[in-house]
Amino acid sequence: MPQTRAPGSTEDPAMTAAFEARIAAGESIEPKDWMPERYRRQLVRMMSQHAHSEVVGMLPEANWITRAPSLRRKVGLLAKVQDEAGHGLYIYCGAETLGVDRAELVQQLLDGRAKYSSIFNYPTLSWADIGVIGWLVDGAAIVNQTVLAKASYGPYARAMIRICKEENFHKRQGYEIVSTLAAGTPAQKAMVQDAVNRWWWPSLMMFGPSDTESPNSAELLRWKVKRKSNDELRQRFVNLTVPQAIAVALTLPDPALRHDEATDAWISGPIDWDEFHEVVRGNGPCNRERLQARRAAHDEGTWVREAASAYAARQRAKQATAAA
Ligand code: FAQ
Repeated sequence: MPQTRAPGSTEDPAMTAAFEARIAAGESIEPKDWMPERYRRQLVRMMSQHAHSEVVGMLPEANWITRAPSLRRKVGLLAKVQDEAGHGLYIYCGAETLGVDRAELVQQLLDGRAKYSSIFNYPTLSWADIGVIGWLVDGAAIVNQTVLAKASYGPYARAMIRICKEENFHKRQGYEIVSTLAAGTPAQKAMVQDAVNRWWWPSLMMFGPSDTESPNSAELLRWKVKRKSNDELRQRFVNLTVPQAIAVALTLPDPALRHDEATDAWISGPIDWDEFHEVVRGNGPCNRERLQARRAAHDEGTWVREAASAYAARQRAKQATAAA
């Protein structure tokens, strides 16, 4: 039987051992189950960063909604950006099951205390960027999140199942834009190749630092929150994506990229980790712009939050009166 958190309980060794045994047996941990404080904190950290990424991730693509080249493309992009907002909501709700307040998590993002994915600090310079984001960024997110759908924390895993279904649509719409442009005029082909050149390396960085430099991985792997390491997932993404690039006659900006016959894997050249750390530290091309946009949206949405809270309070009062 899952144990619940006794009031005031700390890290009782027997409870910790029972928790570890449940993890080892592949059981799902649910919100009311007892869990070590460190497990709870790691999940709040990871899930809140993930939710922030979904919400900030709307910004680079929203930049192109008014400039989509056809009604069909505009409808697809609108739906995608709206989906990302939904993903943020599912994950914030999942994080709240760990006893944190969503308003506090959002405040951490707005204050610049919380991280979000490095990838969303790059600009979307052309329409081809929208295709390439769907193909590479959603493609990388799917590789990462398909595995998180088996994470030991139930609410996170379940959110990932639904999100991955939607991300598959995002990836397809992106690859369709990319293949259309790649088969288009020389100018269209040049535009999409330029977008691939700019997004390839940042997409590889989405998977996080290499395993030897990843302070959280060992613990998260032991607790089966992560089921594969950063480098394993990055390698899987490269193996899946290189043939897709070849199929549409695009090149990847990595002169060292080679196929290893023995393992049937595509081996990349070295990643520029200095660039990654600079972006994570807040010094990427668009970090300031992204946070400014989020702060403005939050301020402009104050009246909506106030109206929704007032409406909810009135509904609760009505229900209480009716029940009395
Ligand atoms: N950017 O020890 P690790 C999407 C931080 S959603 C910024 O390896 P961990 C959908 C990390 O937080 C994209 N920071 O960390 C979409 C840690 O800092 P901390 C987001 C990064 O947690 C598509 C430190 O470096 N997906 O794309 C990054 O074990 C299109 C040390 O790293 C998720 O969040 C980075 N790339 O592994 C939306 C998935 N990488 O907190 C719109 C869930 C690492 O100790 C449009 N998260 N850091 O100060 C994860 O899978 C993991 O958290 C990793 C990092 C793999 C991101």
